[in-house]
Amino acid sequence: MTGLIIFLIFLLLGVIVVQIGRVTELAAKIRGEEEVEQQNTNRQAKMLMLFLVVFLVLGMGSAYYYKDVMLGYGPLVSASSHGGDIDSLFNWTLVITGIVFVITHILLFWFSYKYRSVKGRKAFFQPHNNTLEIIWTVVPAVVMTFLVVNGLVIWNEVMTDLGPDDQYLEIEATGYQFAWDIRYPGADNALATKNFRLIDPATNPLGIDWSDDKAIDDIVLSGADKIVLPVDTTIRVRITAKDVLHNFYLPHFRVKMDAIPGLPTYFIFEPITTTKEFRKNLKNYPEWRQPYDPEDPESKERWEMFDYELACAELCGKSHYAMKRIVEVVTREEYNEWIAEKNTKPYYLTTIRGTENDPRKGQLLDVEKRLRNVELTSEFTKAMESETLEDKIINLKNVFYNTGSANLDQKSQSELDKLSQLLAQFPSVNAELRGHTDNVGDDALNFSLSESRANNVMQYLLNKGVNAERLSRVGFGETLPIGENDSAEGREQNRRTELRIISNSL
Ligand SMILES: [Cu+2]
Repeated sequence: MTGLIIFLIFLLLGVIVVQIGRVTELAAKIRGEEEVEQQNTNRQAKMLMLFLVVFLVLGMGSAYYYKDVMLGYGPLVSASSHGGDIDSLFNWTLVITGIVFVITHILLFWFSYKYRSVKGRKAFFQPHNNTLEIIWTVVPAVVMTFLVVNGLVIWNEVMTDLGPDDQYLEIEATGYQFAWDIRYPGADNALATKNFRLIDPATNPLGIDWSDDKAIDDIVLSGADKIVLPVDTTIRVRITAKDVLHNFYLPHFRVKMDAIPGLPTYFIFEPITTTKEFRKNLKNYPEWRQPYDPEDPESKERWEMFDYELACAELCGKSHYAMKRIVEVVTREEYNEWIAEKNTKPYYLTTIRGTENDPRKGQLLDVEKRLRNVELTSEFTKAMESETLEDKIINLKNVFYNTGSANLDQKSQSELDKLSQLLAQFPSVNAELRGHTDNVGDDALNFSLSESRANNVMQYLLNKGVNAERLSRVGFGETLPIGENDSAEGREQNRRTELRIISNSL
């Protein structure tokens, strides 16, 4: 029914237009063609002037009305140290091109009004005018030079690379359809080298060179992790891509760079406003105090839900939007806390360590020793406080012996040194060292092997100055397995040395 009404309306409108045309034609016949044409010309010239006014007022008015949702105006000030310069460059360009835009449009419409066809007036021909040529060549040249030179100065600031003496944090972003892999350098503050030939989708999607020592502590954020950055710190972002062209765009920091397969790019910036500070500033604007979900007036306000974001600014495929990632800028202290937690899970240790691709198989790495020391400390204090026998036993994971002998391997040093420290720190603790073997070989031999191993550990601790009265040792041979003896892993679990905390007379 509605369709029919609309159809009828259009039909009637059509009829009206045709009828007006006929009436005009008839009027022209009555009054004479020329007079009617003059009237039309005058009317059109006035309409053009009206259009000019409406166009300029609406155009500039809407830009002013919506300015607070544009970067660089109102609440969306730049959150990086150089961003203000870029915003001012944009403003200069806007002001200059805006003036030209307004003047040329006024002239365009004014001329069409002023020089409309008038009976008896002849067109004026201007074949050549040097003054005019000079004016409209020199003025744009000067203005363009100003804008380009200004732009270059700012560009050089953003693109100057850092020297070896500069303090900065370098992270790496690798774009692919449809996500970013973000790599942090870890405790050594240096990213390991990469080689595309080493890329293996299952074991090494980034192509990291595992033999590079810098690879040991590198951290790779998982897909859902926020990118956390410390405020007031120079950040260098190394940008690469694996498949097609992407673009690493941080709108709030006014940085944007193509991610090109095979050609690493970079940019440098310094965040100056933490996410919390930025939210606080947004709160001053009424439009940001609206509920985040317009359907639900109880939902949080928009400013509370604000986050900086990383966007891919290259239309790279159908799920292009999914490359959005939250960026959080925090204080130095908060960053240190965050990175310390990440440092306990380096990418190399969690994905490649101990596999056939690991070039350091069989070695005990410094980072592993450090992490183990932290773990051992917490196991030790927990065992001191617990009640049950089972919980009072600590498996000394990093105590190793030479094959088939009771002699301690060099690698055990770190674990045993830490243990002696802990025993010195808690002088009320007495401990029993417990040796175990797997079920391979003769029972009696296993029994004596386990006993001499526990004894060697005890001797090591005594040499480190632990009071002999505090320590005892016992060998259990193969009698207390914790794993299945029919598999290699199970047997490895069973060959172990434990520490049992006996009393804690505090
Ligand atoms: Cu993309």
